[in-house]
Amino acid sequence: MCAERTLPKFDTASAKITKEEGLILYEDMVLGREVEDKCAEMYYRGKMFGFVHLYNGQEAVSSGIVKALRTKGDYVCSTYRDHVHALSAGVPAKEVMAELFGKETGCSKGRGGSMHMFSAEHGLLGGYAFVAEGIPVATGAAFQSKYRREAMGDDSSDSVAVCFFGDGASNNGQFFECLNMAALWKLPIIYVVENNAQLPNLKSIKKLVYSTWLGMRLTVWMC
Ligand SMILES: Cc1ncc(C[n+]2csc(CCOP(=O)(O)OP(=O)(O)O)c2C)c(N)n1
Ligand SMILES: [Mg+2]
Repeated sequence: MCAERTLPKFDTASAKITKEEGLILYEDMVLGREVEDKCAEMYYRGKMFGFVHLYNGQEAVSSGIVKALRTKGDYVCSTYRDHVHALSAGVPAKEVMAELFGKETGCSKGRGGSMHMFSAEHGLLGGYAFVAEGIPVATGAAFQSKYRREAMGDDSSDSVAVCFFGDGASNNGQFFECLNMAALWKLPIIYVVENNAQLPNLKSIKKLVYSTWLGMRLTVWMC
């Protein structure tokens, strides 16, 4: 049996944010919540079509991580719960909303809808309907950054990719394959597991055990 590893301790006291930085984060979180609330209203009024997955309660994850990236050059890769990641990445709320209504003015020209927000301009590699589908895409973005720098000698290539996915996605083969590649090749990528304990098809006691197991599983790649 795999021995449990302890997580590294972070010194939160030394992590200071200024009032201005705090306001940027707060504004981003409020924007995310307001867009999602309006989205829920429109969906339940039958104005939006297809599936809509909301992000209420998880906004701080998106704001805290995406706002720490550069606005140009770094990459964000999302899941089907992607509206707020798009907003944090800088996609204007108007374009996110237009996409939800299937309009040409949406960030994916109205062809993607809720689960497929995309913006090359903002480094948003996409939302993905299939669970874990974004993990290899983000890993590829990190690989090209390193390849261009080390194999092609381009010193300006220093992009970092952030890959968001849910706890359920860590049961998918792509998760294991990509984390192995990233660890072996030391790729510039941050994998963010949004462990919201929402993992359809598992009963709650199994979910509890699964969450503990997920923590143990991730520490393997941190060693
Ligand atoms: C490859 C694949 N298998 C199954 C599904 C059906 N499905 C939709 S949501 C979901 C659970 C995903 O849970 P998690 O990754 O934790 O994301 P959360 O909804 O909690 O954000 C599943 C299995 C899917 N979309 N893609
Ligand atoms: Mg989940």
